[in-house]
Amino acid sequence: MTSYYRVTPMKLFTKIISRVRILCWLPTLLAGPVFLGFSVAQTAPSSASLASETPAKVEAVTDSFDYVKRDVMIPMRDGVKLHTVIVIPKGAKNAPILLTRTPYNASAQLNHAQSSHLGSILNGYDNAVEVIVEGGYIRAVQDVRGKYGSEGDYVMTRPLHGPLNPTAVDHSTDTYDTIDWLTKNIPESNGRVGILGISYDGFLPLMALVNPHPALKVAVPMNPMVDGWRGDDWFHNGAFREQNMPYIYEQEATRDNSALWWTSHLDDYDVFMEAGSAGELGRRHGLEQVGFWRKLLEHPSYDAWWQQQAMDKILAAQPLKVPVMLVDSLWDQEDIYGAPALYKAMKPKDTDNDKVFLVMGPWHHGQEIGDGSTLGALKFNSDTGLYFRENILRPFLDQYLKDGAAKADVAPVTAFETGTNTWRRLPSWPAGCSSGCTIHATRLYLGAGLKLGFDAPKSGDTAFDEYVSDPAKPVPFRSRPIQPVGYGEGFTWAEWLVDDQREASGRPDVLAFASDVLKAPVKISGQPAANLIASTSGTDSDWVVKVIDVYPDEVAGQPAMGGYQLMVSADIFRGRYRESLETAKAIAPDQALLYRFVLPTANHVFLPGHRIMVQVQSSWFPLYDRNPQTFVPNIFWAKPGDYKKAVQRVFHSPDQASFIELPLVATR
Ligand code: PG9
Repeated sequence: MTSYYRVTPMKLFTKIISRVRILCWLPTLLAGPVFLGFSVAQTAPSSASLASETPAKVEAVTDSFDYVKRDVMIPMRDGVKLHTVIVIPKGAKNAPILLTRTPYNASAQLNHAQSSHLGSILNGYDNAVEVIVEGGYIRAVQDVRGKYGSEGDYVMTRPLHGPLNPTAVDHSTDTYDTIDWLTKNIPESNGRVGILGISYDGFLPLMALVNPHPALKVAVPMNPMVDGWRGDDWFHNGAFREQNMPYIYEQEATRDNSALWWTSHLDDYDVFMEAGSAGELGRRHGLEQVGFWRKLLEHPSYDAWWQQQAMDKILAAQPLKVPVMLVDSLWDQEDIYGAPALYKAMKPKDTDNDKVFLVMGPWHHGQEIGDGSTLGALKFNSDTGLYFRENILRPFLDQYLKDGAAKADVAPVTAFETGTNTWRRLPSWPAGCSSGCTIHATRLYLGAGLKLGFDAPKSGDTAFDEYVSDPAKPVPFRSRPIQPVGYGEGFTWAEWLVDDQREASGRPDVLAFASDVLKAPVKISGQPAANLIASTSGTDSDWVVKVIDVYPDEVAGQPAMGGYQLMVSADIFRGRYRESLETAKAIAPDQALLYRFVLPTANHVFLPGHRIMVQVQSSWFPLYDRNPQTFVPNIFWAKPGDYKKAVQRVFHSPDQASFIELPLVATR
């Protein structure tokens, strides 16, 4: 069909406009080359110039600031200089120094905001801001050897001089030399130094306690890295925390952490499943270029390399010269082992009960210097972080660092009692109360019908429960899609220990034993111990045990907590280390064997109306690498064919009774 093109007034107007436009460009198009040529001719080199507007060196004008900031390079005994940022309240006299040493960029820690006010430039990490600012402290933050602005070579948590470090320098000597310099070069100071920090920055104060400088008057290691194989950042009882691989790459690949890990999936479950083994994922990322990864690959077991750098072992052998406050988070998703282990190692030397202090709060890793009012779905009815900083940390520091400061009214142990949301002042740890109570190791038995109770199993009951553990479908350690380890806006990594465990309890590869509804409170103070009698049809296996507080089906005032399953103590054990943590051994298949391992510290009351639950499973993925469930020399290099399903049995008969040994608190 022919279509006739009709010219309408609008079409006519548009046509005219388009032609006019072309005509307007005509002169430029014709003269362009001329202009260009002219303009080209005009740009021939000439003496004319246009002064730069950037000064040769800009000088910050800080007259209005309430602090003075100094960037210095402090020489160590081997000549290496360490970059240190010093912030002094303007007009300070006779002020004590609070030192933090860090592998995480000192400048960034004191540059949180461009402000003329000291409090504003101190960012959250390590900086108990109220304490430092209101306390009038001088703040010194130093890049450790080999990182950011400091010179020298970097070694992850550099071991002490000795079998693992033949050089004459380590964090002990670097701290000594730093304190010596600070006290001689800051005229505003009173010559007294405290050292504090969180995590890796909490490990560094521990190093300062070895051959401490005489000006070091107090140390506050918070959530410290203490034993990377037993229960802190790298392994838990031999199971590898593979989600920390990006950290290893970024922390060691460059001095300034500018080389970044990449990912291929939104869901970390897929990232680690696709690669198969942790070793293969590392290979795909070139991780073997960095020394610490190579060392991890060489030391999958708890051998001398790990034992010789365990800080609780090291400090158990050191004289107690400096008062220490160990700060522990009861839901520390990263270093839940460290502080309680240090307390056990150091306290016996504190014969006057006035040198080793312990604080345990209802916190995630490092939350003690932030808002401690809530954690995930949990509410604590007060800001427990602020309470710690103002009522415990500040008076504790002042008494050692400020001339004439009052003795702090701080108990040897200050422990938050979760469940009742109450701070407890205790004479020691573990202690269920200040006086008039005792702690008894009490067996909570797994039983037939997925029951849990204080009565031993009876004959005639079913002897075991079983599940199939399939490495192709490992139990997610939290709901998918699973985030990588991360901090700040949008990341919930810090909360995973308080995630609701309901989803897991509904899986066929998770056994969930539950008590009857409690009619009276049940309090535990200390470390539960898993005593599993279990078998696997494979020749290797992981066992995860979780002690859980099950909330009532409905919780008045907090509907979201109805039926909530809250972990209060949980950990993983790699079965190949059943007989020896140093030497991995294959497991005899289908043999009921004892697996005994201690779980993290709890200070918890299971309230009436609640139930106690114990969950047992054989993977916690991808936080922990999968156990192939067939014995291989080194799980880092397990091959796809090594990963096999296994039938797992947990026994609860009278002569093969599995139980959790609870540190039960009884009032006399
Ligand atoms: N403890 C923290 C950490 C160390 C190593 C790997 C991942 C996390 C920390 O120092 O922040």
